[in-house]
Amino acid sequence: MSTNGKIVTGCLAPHPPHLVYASNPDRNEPRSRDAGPWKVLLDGYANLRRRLAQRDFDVIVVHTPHWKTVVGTHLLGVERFSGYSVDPIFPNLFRFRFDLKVDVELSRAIHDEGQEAGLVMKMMENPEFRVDYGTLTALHLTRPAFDLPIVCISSNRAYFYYSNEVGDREMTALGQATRRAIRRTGRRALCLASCSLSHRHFTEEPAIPEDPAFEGIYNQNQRRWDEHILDLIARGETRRVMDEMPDFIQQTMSETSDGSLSWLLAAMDFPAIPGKVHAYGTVIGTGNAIVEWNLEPGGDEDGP
Ligand code: 2X7
Ligand code: FE2
Repeated sequence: MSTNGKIVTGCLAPHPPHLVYASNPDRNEPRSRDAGPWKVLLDGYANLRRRLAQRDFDVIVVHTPHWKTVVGTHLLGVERFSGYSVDPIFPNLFRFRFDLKVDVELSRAIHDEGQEAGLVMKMMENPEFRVDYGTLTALHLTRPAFDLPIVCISSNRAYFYYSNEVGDREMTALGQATRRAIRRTGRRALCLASCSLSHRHFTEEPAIPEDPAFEGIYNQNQRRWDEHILDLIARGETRRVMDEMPDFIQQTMSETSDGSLSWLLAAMDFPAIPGKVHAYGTVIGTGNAIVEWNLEPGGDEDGP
């Protein structure tokens, strides 16, 4: 078995279904008038896709907040899933047909490495399982062709049942297990943390979701926190991001409390290189940033 696999790129890839809705792909049923107030995020994703297209990957590994597992961490364990995924909160925006392949060998390797590290792990082997919108949205926005096999990792409840500190400890172990499994299976992986940053949001919806008059900053405190976290990321201070994660979660109700970003930072072994921030913007008031860590040699120095 090869032992030279690696994470080629890691991304913070938030999943507001609004971004899929706003780009009107055939796979999604609802139609939007235009990109509305989310153009800055859609342009950021377009730039990210352009750069990712220049690199070779064998697999995309996604950690998602919207597959919430009560006992332990689960991984998709069937070769292929297809179906129709409806966002339970925004069925008016996201009704999406999907058909994707799973890299079951890598899923199982992460499962085994996690178990060996003392985590509760489980393979999800129901072929009728409906893949969640957090996974599908992040995949669609980073690589709409759905031509690479994926690994999908659920979010366990450690942050909620215990504390933010316990959650981060588990995600550190899970990220390290993911890293070891990628290395041992010889994969060139793109890893996606599918989550928003600050997460207070509006409680009323406009009649027209893409109405720009409706979108905006909901709370200056959470915006300041997002800017601070992005500043640390741009300076390559990923360990400090992790150190401040519990306070960030507590003060902004951040969706990072589902573990995706902590998992990604640990999987990448806390790179001390600048993360490339492609865009920051709000969706129903939540803070969303598209960030790329190019881990290829010299990747931190490449252009726009
Ligand atoms: O799941 C989400 C999200 N994380 C952010 C914004 C809007 C909707 O759904
Ligand atoms: Fe979400």
